[in-house]
Amino acid sequence: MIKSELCEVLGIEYPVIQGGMAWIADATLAAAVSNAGGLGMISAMNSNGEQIREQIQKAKKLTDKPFGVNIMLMSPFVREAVDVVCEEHVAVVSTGAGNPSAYMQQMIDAGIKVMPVVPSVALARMAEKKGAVAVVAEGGESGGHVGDLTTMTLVPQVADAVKIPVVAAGGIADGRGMAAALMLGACAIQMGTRFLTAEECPVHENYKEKVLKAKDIETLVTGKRLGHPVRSLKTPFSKMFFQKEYDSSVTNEELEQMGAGSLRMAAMDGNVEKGSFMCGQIAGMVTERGTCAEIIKNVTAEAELILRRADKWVK
Ligand code: TUI
Repeated sequence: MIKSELCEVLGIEYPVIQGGMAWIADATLAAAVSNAGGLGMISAMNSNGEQIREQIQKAKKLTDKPFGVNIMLMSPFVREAVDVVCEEHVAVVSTGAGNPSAYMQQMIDAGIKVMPVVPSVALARMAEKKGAVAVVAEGGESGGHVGDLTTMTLVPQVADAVKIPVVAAGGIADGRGMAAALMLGACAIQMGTRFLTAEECPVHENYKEKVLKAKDIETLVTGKRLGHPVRSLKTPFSKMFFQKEYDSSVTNEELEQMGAGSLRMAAMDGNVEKGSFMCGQIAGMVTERGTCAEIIKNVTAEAELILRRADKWVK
């Protein structure tokens, strides 16, 4: 059994957190992960306050275990989202795609454990200073909005810089990745892509099929020019977007317009023409479905075996 200090802090059995995938991670997925002993996360994404409250209340009915909400800081509803998670006394909040400092004290005062996603040492230090219980160091291997550093380089540097627990994210989908993350100084992992194909994951079947079929070099990063780089599967749409980014006759407004609604179209409608299938670089290794409970058990059991045998390297 793999245990770490973060299990006690969060009240979870396995040090496995489900990424708050935008338009995908709903109450059903979050409750399934929490019921399996990990920490499930609901994505607040672009939902308004009442839609977020509905999902939180649904999750409370589906599980009596702790779960969290991920607040995407580029959302126009951040203010409402923060108010709702405080009113609903959500156990944990993670934040992404921005600096959460303006909202942290309010959430901490409401008894919420705040766990920002950080792409750099500077933001990790800031989060610690502002009272975060942990930070999620997410490398650019991840799907969706990505930072510059890799998981391999970010996790140990963040672990050296802060005293609070570090969660490793980006590029982890099996026990080898989990064991490696622990060796780099993390005390838990967060997985998104691995949960995309979970039975309880509500994403459209076309999305699951694409992830299951994806190979190692089938993602690309678009949106760098717009200041929000996003990793998604290579599709005719994402390749076209990538080309337009390097076309100086296309304005930023036109680019923004082209991308608008594309994640929703992939996640909800399975639109293979116009959808943006956000997904991490580890997709090539995700070839099975399985329940959330199976995923968590397999990953942690494999990590345990590897760690037990790690002394084979020391002569
Ligand atoms: O947030 C994510 N992943 C996401 S958000 C998202 S929704 C979206 N859709 C279209 C365009 C853009 C976003 C899909 N996937 N992961 C966490 C994460 N946070 N990765 C990187 C960061 C991050 C980046 C900069 C966190 C903080 C930050 O701060 C910069 C600053 O202001 O200091």
